[in-house]
Amino acid sequence: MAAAIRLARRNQGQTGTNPSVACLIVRHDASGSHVVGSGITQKGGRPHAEPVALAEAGELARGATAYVTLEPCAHHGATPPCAETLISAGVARVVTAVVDPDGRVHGKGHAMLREAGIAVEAGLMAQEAKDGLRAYLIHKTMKRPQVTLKLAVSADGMLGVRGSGQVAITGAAARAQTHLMRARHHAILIGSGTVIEDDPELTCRLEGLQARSPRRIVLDPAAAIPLGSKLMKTASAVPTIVAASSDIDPARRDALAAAGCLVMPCETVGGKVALPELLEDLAATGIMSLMVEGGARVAASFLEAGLVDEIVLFEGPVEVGNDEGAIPSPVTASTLPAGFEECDRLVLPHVAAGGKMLGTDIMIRYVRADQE
Ligand code: AOF
Ligand code: ZN
Repeated sequence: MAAAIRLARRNQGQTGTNPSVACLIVRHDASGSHVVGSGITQKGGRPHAEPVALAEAGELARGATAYVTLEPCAHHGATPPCAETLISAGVARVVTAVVDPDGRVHGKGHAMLREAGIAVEAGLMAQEAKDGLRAYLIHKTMKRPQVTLKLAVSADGMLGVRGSGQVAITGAAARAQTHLMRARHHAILIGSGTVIEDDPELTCRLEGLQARSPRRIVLDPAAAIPLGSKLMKTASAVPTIVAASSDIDPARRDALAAAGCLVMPCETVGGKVALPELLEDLAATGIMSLMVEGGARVAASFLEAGLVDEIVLFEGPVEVGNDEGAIPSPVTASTLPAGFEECDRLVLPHVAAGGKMLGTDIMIRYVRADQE
C-alpha cells in the first residue's frame, strides 16, 4: 500500500475532478511478493487505476491481491465499475485504504467485491493515503477546493517590506519547492495588492514542468489590477481569473476581458470578496486544490474564515528588520493557529544570488488535525 500511495502522487493534480488513485496487483507466493501489474488514474481522470493495472497483469491477476488507494468504484460512469473489472479478472483479495465518499460508490464497491466472494480488507494506511486524496475528499464532501496557505517568512517573522517589491526571503531550493507545489495545485490565488506590490508571474518554471502552471486567481474586489502587470500581459497564455465585485464598472470589466482574463463576478462583504461563496464557485468549475500565495491580508482572511486546510511555511535565515513598512506574517512556526499540526519538515540549503551559502531554509507543512 505504501508503494501504491507513492505511485498515486505521480498524477496528482492532473486527473481533473477525479482523484489520482493507484492500484498494484501483487502475487504473494513462496518466493516472495511480486508486483505483476500497476496502474494510476490516467491524466484527465480516465481510465481508472484498476483496469490499467489489470491489463498489465493479464492472466497473472487470477488469484492475486489488488492493493488500491481508494475503494474501487461501483457505478457505470464513463467506464464500467472497477469492482466488476476486479471480479472478472479473478483476483482473490482486495486491500483498500480509503472509502470513496462519492454517493455512487460509498461502501458499494466493497460490498460488490464481498458478494462475489473476494476477501476485502479496507482501511490499510488510510491516514497516509488520505494525505494524497485530500483535495478530492474536501472537494467531494465540502464542495470547495482544498486550500493550502503558503508563506515565506524571514528569521524575524516578516513577509517583506511594503514598497520594496519582492524581498528574497528564501533561496533557490525553496523556490523550486514552491514551483513544485504550484504544479500540483489546480489554481493559485493572490490579492491585487500583491500584484501591485510584487508583480509576480505565478507560473511553474521548473525545467520540464512549465506546462503544469495552474490557473491564476486574483482577489480583486475593485478590479484594480494593472493592465501592464505580468499577470495581465500573460493572461492569454496562462488562464487568469479576476475575482471582482459584481458591480464594477462594465468598461473596466471589458478591458480586463480584452486582456484575456476571465472576470468572475463575486459577492462582497465590507468591500472584500466573500470567500466561502468564491470557493464554492471555483469548486463548481472543477478546481479541487487552491494554493494561496499572498499577501498578509489575504492569508489572514482565509485563516479567519477557517478556510485553510494546510499551511506550508518556509522560514529563511535572513532578517528583514522591524522598520516602518515591514509586514509581519500572520503565521510563524511559533505563532501557529490553533488546530494545525506539523506533518513534514524539510531543511534546504539557502544559496544567495551570488552563490554564497547563507544558511538553511526550513519548509514545514502543517495539516488541520481534524483532517488527518
Ligand atoms: C476508481 N479508480 O482510479 C478512480 C476512481 O466520472 P467517472 O466515471 O470517471 O467517475 C468518477 C468517480 O470515480 C470519482 O468521483 C470517484 O468516485 C471514482 N474515482 N475510482 O475505482 C480510480 N479515479
Ligand atoms: Zn473505477
